[in-house]
Amino acid sequence: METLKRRQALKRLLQASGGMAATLLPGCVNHQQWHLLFAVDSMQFDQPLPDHLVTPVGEFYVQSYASPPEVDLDQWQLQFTGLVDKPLVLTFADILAAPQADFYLTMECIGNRTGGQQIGNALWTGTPLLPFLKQVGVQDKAVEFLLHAADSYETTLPVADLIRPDVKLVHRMNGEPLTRSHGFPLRIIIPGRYGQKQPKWLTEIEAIATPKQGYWERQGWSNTAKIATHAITQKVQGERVWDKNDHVDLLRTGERGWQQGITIAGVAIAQAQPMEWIKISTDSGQTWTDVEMNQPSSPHEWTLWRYLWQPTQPGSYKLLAQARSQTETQKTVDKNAKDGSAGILKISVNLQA
Ligand SMILES: Nc1nc2c(c(=O)[nH]1)N[C@H]1C(S)=C(S)[C@@H](COP(=O)(O)O)O[C@H]1N2
Ligand SMILES: [Mo]
Repeated sequence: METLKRRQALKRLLQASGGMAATLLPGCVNHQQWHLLFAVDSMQFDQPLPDHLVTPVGEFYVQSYASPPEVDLDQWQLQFTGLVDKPLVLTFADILAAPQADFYLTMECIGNRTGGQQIGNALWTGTPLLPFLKQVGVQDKAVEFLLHAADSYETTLPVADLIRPDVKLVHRMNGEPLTRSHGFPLRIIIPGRYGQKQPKWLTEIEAIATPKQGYWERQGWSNTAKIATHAITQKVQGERVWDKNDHVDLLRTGERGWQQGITIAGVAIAQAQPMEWIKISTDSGQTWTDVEMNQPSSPHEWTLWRYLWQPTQPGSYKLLAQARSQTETQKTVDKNAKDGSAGILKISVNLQA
């Protein structure tokens, strides 16, 4: 308890002094935490949930519509074109010379199926885009920015969505330069949007006068791509639910026996706002219980949650998790999966006699 209080006091102090991330050495991210949280050992419940759960780069999903381009750093440029007063060309050295910031942010693909694994959390390093936009002078005629990439990928965003201090030009992930598949040398991050609005291998930011749709948007995926409020159950008694077809079968006794209690752990994310609650149901949605959750450093970082379920009877159960953010409650059924799959996953759990 004493350590918990100290940790909270330290956290407040760090936040007051300008944020946690800046005080962390990027190389020191504890990748062990990923495995720790989802350890089967229910003794873990004696310890507080970690503040951050970082997905190691090697386990972070990759979503690219074509094969990843190989970018030569010496040749690479970032151009500011279109409806700007003073077009600008940046080299990688210019990016590094600008002020740098570290921040935690969870990225998810809009096509991630409910409960799927196309989601990850990383500590990103980059520089704000805003000073460069001020430097080039975006003209009033501009309505959107068209973002271009070295693989010819493109997507658009309204001007107002890029003229924000939290939009970053990012070149490091978990303390290391971006790998080729994650967008080396530079990607843009626009918080609160699904992955499709975060082009990798960024080469050009063009201010345009008429709205345009990007690569995925032309195929019917949401053009706003705002992250919906949703909880994702990741592990039940150490088993990844997506590996098991949303079905978990547990013996009564033994190392993972259900009689000793069942650890359920997951994450939750919403668009730019913290979670109000996360609840779990083990009876097909008839009754709900609040789960334990952490307090992430920013509303763009996933909330971690866990629950120790202690059933007394064998049988078939349906497990559901639901999240509520400040403005939105997770819906039971997906209205339109192309707006982001935010429905509630029903996991069937069989407890053997
Ligand atoms: N240039 C480029 N950027 C891209 C994509 C792409 O195909 N090309 N895919 C987007 C999609 S759909 C997602 S979900 C994220 C995934 O980022 P990741 O591969 O680093 O996880 O990148 C986005 N940025
Ligand atoms: Mo995506």
